[in-house]
Amino acid sequence: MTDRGDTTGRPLVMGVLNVTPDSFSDGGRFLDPDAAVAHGLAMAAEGADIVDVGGESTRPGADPVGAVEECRRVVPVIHELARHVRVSIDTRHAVVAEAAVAAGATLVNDVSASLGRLTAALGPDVGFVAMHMLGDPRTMQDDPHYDDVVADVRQFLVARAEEAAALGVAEVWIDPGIGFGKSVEHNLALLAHLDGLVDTGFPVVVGTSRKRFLGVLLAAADGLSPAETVATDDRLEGSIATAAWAMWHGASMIRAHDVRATVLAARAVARAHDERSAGT
Ligand code: PMM
Repeated sequence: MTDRGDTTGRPLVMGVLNVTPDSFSDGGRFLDPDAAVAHGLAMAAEGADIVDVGGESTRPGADPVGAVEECRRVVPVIHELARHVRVSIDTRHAVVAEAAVAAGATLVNDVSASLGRLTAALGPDVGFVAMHMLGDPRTMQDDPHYDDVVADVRQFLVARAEEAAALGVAEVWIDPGIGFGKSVEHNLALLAHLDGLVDTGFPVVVGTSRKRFLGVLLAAADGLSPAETVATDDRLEGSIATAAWAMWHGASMIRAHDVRATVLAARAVARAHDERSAGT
């Protein structure tokens, strides 16, 4: 694992900090800036390499938020946090990305990969995460369809990543966008064929943490009926299992709510990789 991850040789962990009233997992908990900063610092203390600050929920069915309100939520939090830990801004809006970078964010995490609108915020010193999403959050889970989900997502991400690199962005990540316009089967296919993204040479981010498909998988694993799902806050086992799977198969960064558990998993996977490299 020498070609990816941090200086300790493990994949990176990006802690989730949603400064929103309505995100699917932590919505409403960190709307107060002091509570948000405290949680960001706590995640850094647990080993988060980056704190991903978002001011707009992108959960299925969520309504869009105006850029002014989004800035009002995230800028003070980023301004404080960026003095202590690397900060990324999770936004689809150029003005928010620019304000976040001015406040200290050094990575733009764009779930719509709408690069054209983000050029002013990006540059040699600011990285870019291109994530795949089918449609927009209001409708994306309505009946997602692909000819070949793995090939379609790969083609989209490579195009966006190459565009970003051509614009002079030195640090470009790609992310399959687990849960963004994807059925349970689509998510599993993307995880099963993660090597198809890793092979592109762009470092890969994966975010499965607490997502709905895990509720379905864990319910089935626990012998519940197909109609049942496990609640958002009870998806830790699925979050860690899929994070470990992704890291083992080459993901360089995991976006997670449960930072400490994910950091420990990252260390364990890195150790297993090292053992294999050493031929033991
Ligand atoms: N997932 C969410 C939001 N932003 N960004 C990236 N790069 N990858 C993801 O999988 C991703 C994301 C949705 O989760 P949240 O509501 O907990 O933030």
